[in-house]
Amino acid sequence: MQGKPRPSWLLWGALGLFCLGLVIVGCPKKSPVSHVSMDAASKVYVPPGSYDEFYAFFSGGFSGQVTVYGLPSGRLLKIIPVFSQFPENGYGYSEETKHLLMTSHGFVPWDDTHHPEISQTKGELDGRWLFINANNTPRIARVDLGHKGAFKTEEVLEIPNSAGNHASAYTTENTEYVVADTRFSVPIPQRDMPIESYKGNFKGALSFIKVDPKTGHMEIAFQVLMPGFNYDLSHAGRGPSHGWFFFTCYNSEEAHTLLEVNASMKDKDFIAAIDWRLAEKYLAEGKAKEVPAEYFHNYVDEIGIAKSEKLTSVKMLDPKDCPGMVYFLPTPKSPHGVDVDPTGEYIIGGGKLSTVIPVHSFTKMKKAIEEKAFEGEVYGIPVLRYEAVMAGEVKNPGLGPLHTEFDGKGYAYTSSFISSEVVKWKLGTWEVVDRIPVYYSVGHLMIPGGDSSKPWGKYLVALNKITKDRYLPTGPELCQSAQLIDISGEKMKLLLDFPTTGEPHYAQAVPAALLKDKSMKFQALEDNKHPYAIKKREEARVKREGDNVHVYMGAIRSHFAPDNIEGVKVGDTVYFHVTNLEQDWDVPHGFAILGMNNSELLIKPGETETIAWSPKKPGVYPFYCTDFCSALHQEMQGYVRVSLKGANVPLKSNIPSIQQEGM
Ligand code: K7E
Ligand code: CUA
Repeated sequence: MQGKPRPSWLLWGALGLFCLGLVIVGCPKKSPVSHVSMDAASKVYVPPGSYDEFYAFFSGGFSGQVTVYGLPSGRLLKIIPVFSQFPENGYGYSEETKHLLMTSHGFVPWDDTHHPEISQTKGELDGRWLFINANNTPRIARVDLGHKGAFKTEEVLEIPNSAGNHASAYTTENTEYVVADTRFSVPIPQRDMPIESYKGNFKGALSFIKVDPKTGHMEIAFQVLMPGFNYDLSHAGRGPSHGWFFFTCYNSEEAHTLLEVNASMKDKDFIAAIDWRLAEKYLAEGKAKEVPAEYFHNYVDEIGIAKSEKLTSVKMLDPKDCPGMVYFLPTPKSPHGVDVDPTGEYIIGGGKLSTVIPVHSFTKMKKAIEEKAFEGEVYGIPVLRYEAVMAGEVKNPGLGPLHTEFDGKGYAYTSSFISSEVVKWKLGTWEVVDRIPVYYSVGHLMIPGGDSSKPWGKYLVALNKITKDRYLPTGPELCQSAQLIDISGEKMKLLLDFPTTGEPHYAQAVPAALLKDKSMKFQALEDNKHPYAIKKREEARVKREGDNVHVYMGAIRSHFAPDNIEGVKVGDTVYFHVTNLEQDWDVPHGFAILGMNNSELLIKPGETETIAWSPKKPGVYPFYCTDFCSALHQEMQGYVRVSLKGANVPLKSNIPSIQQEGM
């Protein structure tokens, strides 16, 4: 934090501890000490009670979630469940949220997230929503950030004709579209066919998803049917290149086995450039084919309950019917990332097996298209000549360049996986001006706003794949690791290591001021339109509908209403609809009952959430509040009496009141 007094003992203490650490454990192979800023401790120190400068949203990788960190402290602020069930708050278990995880393959309680992307207005991160991909069962989720201030998943759209939804969920400069690709080409439509017939028969679909500017609602506008390559990453053009989308692809060899060899034969693969405004025109002219495809669209409705809709077709544009819509830019060699600089002129490929970083020029690309500077075509798609589109090559970029971001001051920063470093270079001259080792094997890197037209070029976060000896060892499975680097000066300076949850493929960050005052404190009870909500404890009741028992339950410090329920039978399903009647910030109540095959609920003030329970044996089952909410939290409990099917016990519940007996 700036402008706060910085106790110098802290700095010396940290340095002392660090040196002591070196004495005890011995010197690591590559000593990081020369790259650690002398004033690192004070630069990441956020005094108790103070806020961080940035919100950072990290992909949870194979955890399926999004994590929220404060920068520069590296403090974990929240886990937002997205594609995986989250027993900590009932996400994906409760009746209100479980439909978000419905797919054409049934209920899918897990996925692998890679790329969080914050919505943009005029090329700048606007903080309304965060989009993120599910890689395994292709989906895109929309998380509300500053639109309602909820920090909650509100929508999940499945992507048909796709497999390994990786180049996702990147957005255009006004969030007109978010896109999805297919890492694995597959038969389209999916059907039973020999794997050997891959070449020429398997296809890749690139999806353009329209985002409603008012509500954020997503809808697949069209897909582009591409050759059977592996599509890897993407970025939208901006400024002069707005209207174009760039996708890297590898395996232009179209191998279907041992890709590590068979897909690394050619010197160059491609960046596919798609003119999406021309695609829109072709769509309007009816050039798209309606292709049958089964997929789910899940969203939280106006009353706060997730619904699933099954959709049955998409519009597909075939480049051979749509001249001028797609071009290939030759790019060495099996490129991974593709990044567009803040001005929109330069398109940078991350050729992971390449010895240079190729930079394409948008101006040259347009000219090459005009002059038909083609070196051939692939499946009818023109391939532009490499020399005709090249702006330059960054020499000596480190081994295994993957991803590039920008500081808005004319510099680019590229992650080099194999040589474990971040390399800083100058746009226009392509010269490397600085490099810093990272620990270890960096994948993405992130500068707040660093993939937009307005970077806040103060910090860079390296998102590392390998942790090894960076923290106290915790057995064979270690956390993943991020590193915070100061990029405000000429030389990069390492400030901080901090562990992450799952694999932090990519992250995005915005200044705290963009979101902190929009964060919701609680829902007003009068706005709660849940059909099973109660507005005051006196409305608490139970109701039987066949074998279903609905409990209209209220929770308020420090009791449940009702807290005694009788007449539930074995074979019943009991729905506890719990309304948190509090109207105050940060007073959630929890709910759990003995033996439930489900998660707890964590109900925020003013909200209603529902958990289903099917008791299997007669008995008396206690339930309790799982969140320590008050001095009398331990008293916040109740009982459900369960009788055998057919027992003559009428269904009833109480509204708790003070018992006078024994007095
Ligand atoms: Cu980890 Cu973007 Cu999936 Cu590169 S991706 S590293
Ligand atoms: Cu409510 Cu503890």
